[in-house]
This record gives sequence, structure tokens and C-alpha cells, in this order.
Amino acid sequence: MTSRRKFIQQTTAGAAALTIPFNVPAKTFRPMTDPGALVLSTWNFGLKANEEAWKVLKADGRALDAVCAGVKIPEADPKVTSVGYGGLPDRDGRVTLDSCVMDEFGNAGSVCAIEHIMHPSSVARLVMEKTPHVILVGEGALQFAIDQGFKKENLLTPESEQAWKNWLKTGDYKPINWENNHDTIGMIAIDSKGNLSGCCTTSGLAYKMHGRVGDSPIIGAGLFVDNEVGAATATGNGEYVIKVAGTAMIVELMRQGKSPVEACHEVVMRVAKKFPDKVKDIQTAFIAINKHGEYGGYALRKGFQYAHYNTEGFGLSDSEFFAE
Ligand code: SD4
Repeated sequence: MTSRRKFIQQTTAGAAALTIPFNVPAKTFRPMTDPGALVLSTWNFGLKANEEAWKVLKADGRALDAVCAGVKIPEADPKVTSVGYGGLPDRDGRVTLDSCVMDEFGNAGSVCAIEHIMHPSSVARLVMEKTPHVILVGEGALQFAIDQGFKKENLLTPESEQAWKNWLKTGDYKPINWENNHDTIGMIAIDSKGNLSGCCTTSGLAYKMHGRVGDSPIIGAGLFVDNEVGAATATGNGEYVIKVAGTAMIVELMRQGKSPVEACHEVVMRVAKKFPDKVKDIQTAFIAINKHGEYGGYALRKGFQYAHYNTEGFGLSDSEFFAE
């Protein structure tokens, strides 16, 4: 199906160099000519995930159903080593997953540090729909999942176990080594009725401390949706996304009139400005959609890509960035 569609490869010029002055207005990304449905997700595996989400959107389905279907693809893919099954474990060898969802009504659900469940995003959705709470963690989240009929599984693949054992030889705990160490999927969508939803799901930073929770399951950090304004999601070193209240801030900046790229840019620049000594070691990247169907992303460091799919076709874009 997708082969009939036009593949749009968009490469935007990198802002490069650490010497870039703060608050340079970023380019506004191409607005959609047809402000119909759209799905946007982080990294290149977002292409496959978007394809699944698009099946829902093109049938005039709900954005929430689209993102929930889409993220299940990398969650179940053992080759994606930082989401779901096959995700690299924590320093104790345990695969602990973080996920959250948010819908067009402002409802939200989240699970943090859940183990043995292949699709934490599906559990997060049930936390939203079936409990009076927003967040369940650890054992409580697992118990809830089992009560809801989820199967307990071993998520540590032979490959991820071997990678952990190799890491143990030095046990050199460097959560700042972002280059081979991350790939959360954050997915946001607008459906044909103009409603927005999002989902974010990850195994978090490889070899993190047991019990560490990143930004991905935190509403307002890894994901935020306001149906009046837009939606945003994040990837990268979660500690820095949390410290700037990343996605909630982006949505508020869009409310004040900034384009999605400008809003992502401003929040990235807050990270750069507050933590200048960290810039060379970390990544933080955001994508956003506004209510008019404009979309885009911005990253602290070169290398971030995001995938998009709308009535004009699907594609992968190189994000603009602050530093090489
Ligand atoms: C985290 N934000 O746990 C996640 C990791 C990530 O790309 O996004 N990696 O901090």
C-alpha cells in the first residue's frame, strides 16, 4: 500500500555549531496543503509505526486508536532495542518499560518501570480508561496489567542479554552516551475530525539505575496534548526533558502563536542555555503538531529524524538541530 504513495525525503539544514546565538527563529516547517489527518513519530522506525497508525486515520478512525496501534509495532520488534520487547535492560539486567497516552479530552494514563509486559502503551491506555488514576508504577502496574488479562513475558532477548553482559565487563555507567542508547517512540496524531492524541513508549536509557523513570511516561514531559492547541512528544535524555517541562511548554508556546518548529526550538534552547556543559553529551529532541496541521521538530544534537504520514504521502525528515 505504501509503495504507491510518494516518499517524501525532507532534509532541513542543520543549525550546527555550538556558537549559534540563542533564540534564533527556526524555519517554519511546510504547512499541510490539506489539513486532514496526520501522524508524526520519532526516529526512522516511526515509518513502520506510522504505516500502522495511518490505517486507522485513513479510515476516519480516532487519533488515539491510531497512535495506540502504531506504537505497538516497535514495542513488539526485538530489533528495536530501546522500546518494549528486546529493549536493553537496566544495570541489574531487568527490562523496565515506561509509557503514557493522552487523548483529545485531556485524559491521560501512564505506567512507569513496568516489567514483563510487551505492550506497556496498552496498559497505560487502560489506566486512563479504567482507573481513577493517571500513573501506576512497578509492581502495581504489573498487577493491574495481569488483572486486565495481559500475559507475563520475558522481554530480555538473547541479544539484549548479551549486550548487557558485555556492558557488565566494565559496568561503566554513562547514561550520557546517547548515540547508541536511545530510540523512544513518541507518536502524535490528528485525525480527520481534527482531534489530537499521543502516545510515548520506551525501555528508557540502557543500563539505567533500577527504578529510574525518564520523561516518556510523564505527562507534560515526554508527551502533552491539548486539543485546542496541539500536541508534542519527546525523545533523548529524559532528565533534561523533565527539567524544562518539555512538551507541556511546547504546547503552551504554540498556544501563544509559535509554530511547531519554533516552539520545539525554543524549548531545546532552554536545555542548551540551562545546561551548556551537557550539550556535548546528551540529546533532547521534540516533535509537535498544531491544530492547523503544521508540524515539525527540533533537536539539541544532529542525527534526530522524525517520520510523518498524511494524505500527501509518508516520509522521514532530518530534524533541524542546535549542535553537531
Ligand atoms: C528516557 N527519553 O528514558 C527516554 C529515552 C529516549 O531516545 O528517548 N531515548 O529518558
